[in-house]
Amino acid sequence: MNIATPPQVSTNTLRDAIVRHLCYSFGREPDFAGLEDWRMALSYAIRDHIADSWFRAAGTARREGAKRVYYLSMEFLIGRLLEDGIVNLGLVDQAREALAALGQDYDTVLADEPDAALGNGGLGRLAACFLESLSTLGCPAYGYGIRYEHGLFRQSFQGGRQIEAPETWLLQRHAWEFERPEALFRIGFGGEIEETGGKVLWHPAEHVDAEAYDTPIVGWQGKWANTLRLWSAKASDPFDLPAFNRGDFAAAAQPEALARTISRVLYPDDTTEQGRELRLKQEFFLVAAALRDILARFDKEHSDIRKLPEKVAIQLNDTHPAVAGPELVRILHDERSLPFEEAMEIARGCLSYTNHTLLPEALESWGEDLFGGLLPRHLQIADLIDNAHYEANPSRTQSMRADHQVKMGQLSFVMAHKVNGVSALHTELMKETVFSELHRLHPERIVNQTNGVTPRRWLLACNPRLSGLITETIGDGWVADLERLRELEPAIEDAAWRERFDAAKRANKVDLSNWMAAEQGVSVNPDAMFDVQIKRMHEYKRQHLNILETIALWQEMKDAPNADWTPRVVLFAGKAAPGYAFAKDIIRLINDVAAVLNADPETGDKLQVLFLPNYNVTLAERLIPAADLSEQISTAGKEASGTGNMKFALNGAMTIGTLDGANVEIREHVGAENFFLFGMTASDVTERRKVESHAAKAIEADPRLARALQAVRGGTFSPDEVDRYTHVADNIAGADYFLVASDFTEYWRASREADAAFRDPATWIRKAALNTARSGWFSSDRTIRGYMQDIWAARSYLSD
Ligand code: GPU
Repeated sequence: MNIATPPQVSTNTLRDAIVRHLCYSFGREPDFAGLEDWRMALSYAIRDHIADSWFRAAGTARREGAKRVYYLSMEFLIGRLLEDGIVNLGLVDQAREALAALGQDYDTVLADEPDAALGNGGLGRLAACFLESLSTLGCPAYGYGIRYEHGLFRQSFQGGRQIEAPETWLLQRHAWEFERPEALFRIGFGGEIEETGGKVLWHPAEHVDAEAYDTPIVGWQGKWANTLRLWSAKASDPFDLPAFNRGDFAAAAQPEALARTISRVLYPDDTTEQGRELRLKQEFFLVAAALRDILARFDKEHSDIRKLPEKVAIQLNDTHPAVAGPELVRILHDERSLPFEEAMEIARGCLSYTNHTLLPEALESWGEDLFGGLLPRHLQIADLIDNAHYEANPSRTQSMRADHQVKMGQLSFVMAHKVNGVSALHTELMKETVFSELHRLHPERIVNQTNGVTPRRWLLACNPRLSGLITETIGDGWVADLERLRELEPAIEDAAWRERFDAAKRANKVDLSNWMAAEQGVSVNPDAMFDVQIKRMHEYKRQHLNILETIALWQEMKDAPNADWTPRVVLFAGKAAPGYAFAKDIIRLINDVAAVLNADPETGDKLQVLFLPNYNVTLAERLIPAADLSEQISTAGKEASGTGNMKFALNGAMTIGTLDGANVEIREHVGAENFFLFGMTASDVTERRKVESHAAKAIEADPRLARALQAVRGGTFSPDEVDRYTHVADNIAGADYFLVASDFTEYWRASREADAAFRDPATWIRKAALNTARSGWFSSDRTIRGYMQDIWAARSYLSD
């Protein structure tokens, strides 16, 4: 199957298309157009070309009766899409010139696009990278999610404290979605089960409609485009007229309110489960709509439902869509009359499950009353699945139906033909812990697929200086074949080339400094080491270890202000779940520390701390290319993979990190000598926790740690409220579950090694460049190829 590349588009053609859309799609003459009009007109002009690839791809998949991959995810953290489209279509120069000819600045127009934050963090961003790679690889696929009215909250600081405001991406005009009023499914909740003549019927008590909105996601060079289909909840009966006529206006409005609530807001929790009914409703809403859509497409192309696993691969992005197991069995058995065992086999043939965390508090589990109240038939089916599965095995220590709960991890495992972890270490730990018993029963089921990131967004687009240098050096083949970055290695031995690599990094740092000066009113020294920790706020990620070490460094600098210190700018960004008090306290502590350190005339030019508000994909694209040091310092065994760690290494930052998640594999690829390793391993962690008073012992052994903690406890950073951080100090000195104290000494040692290395630019640049050259394996193209082969049995429809 030969898929043509899209025709070359000239600057003039693109300019004319922009003007045409401005006039005839938006009813604006160029002289009266505002920034948003220009952004929308350019987006539509680009979208036309994306749509052409999209139609071609859909046509090919239909004609070939292709197996489709369906990626079910409660989160898609897609960020801005305009630059992605322009870059993947190879239209950067044309777009820049066309806008210039129209008197508009390309970067300004691109920056007008809202950042669509329909996700919390790594899991949602991974889903977005996967969609782009699926398109780049020409694998027919759909992402299914929810079209939240409000994405992740907007974060600001007041007196150093996190303030949350609703995010309103849909208030600005959004260029990318196509409403599909014809793709509408009625989704039921609650109600009764009726058993008649050996048949089981579910009569839901309430209904809501799911309406589809499609966003095309184009791959590299526009050869293929897949669909992100997001469901929006609408009232089935928007208005209860009899209630209204009775004068019960509240009741009359209820269907509308209930319906809209379901797709109103993204749950802002990350790896902790709020256990709320609405969340389960959202999950079922997504799953039920997606499955109906999948089966409708299958029925159009095929007649034998037994062929479903040959034509349909459904990936569950963590357990959030796990109710797909019972729902698919219900459809096949109750509605399509297949025997129960066969329904289960077919469902399992289609389904596979990715686990993204081992944190016990994040493993979804629903009380059976809640679950059965909302999904009465699914509760029965969960029991049937559990019984069928355990018939041969009397031990049920890891059963999905213990303690009056429905455990979604176990359910997903049992209903999936493959279960995967997201890094080598995480996958091994899965086998040893949460799924040890199930793994013994099904030793073939667990496989690893180490995460990856799309090189189009995370190098080519976000770091034009470095990607330009790379292309000049080795050609542009690396964009679709990232392991070819290895071809840079000979150039890295050339001092003149290294200087150019360094110049690109330095220019990125100057850009970031200028932006921070303009946006935050803080000026930093671009020659300092840019030391960056950006990710969700969580105790296991240990932002508090980082700030403690920074405090200790400050104290030491004050002891010897004239010593030869390596200047550092310590940058943080990340959101805390609104209900996660400790994480919010760490944000405030970092802001308080920043205020004291940045105002200290003795150290202010050597050590600066900044917490940038409202971390999102766009801010990551700005920070990562400018980073020297990447902080990946989680308690070993806790970070399933990490993906930010990959983006930093790819952009030529050195990692300081523990042997956790994908850090292990990053270190193997870039070389141990190009990675600042410290801290306990996952098994050390388990052992250390058994040591009585481990934190107190660590503090006693390290006077630096003791002094830094004392400053936190004694109000050095909160003079107006001396005991503001007593509980933080108590936590670190007491239970210290995440072993901040026990890893501090090693972390300090590794940080000073980084300082020393940074003082020797020739060596540092070489190491940084080797990080870029050796990070090619972390492309999400490699990850998706792994899923296609090992899990989905799916193929590409591109011929190259
Ligand atoms: N992750 Br579970 C999330 O971002 N949200 C979640 O709800 C869950 C996991 C992250 C992991 O913490 C991170 O280690 C991993 O790299 C990422 O998923 C993608 O696999």
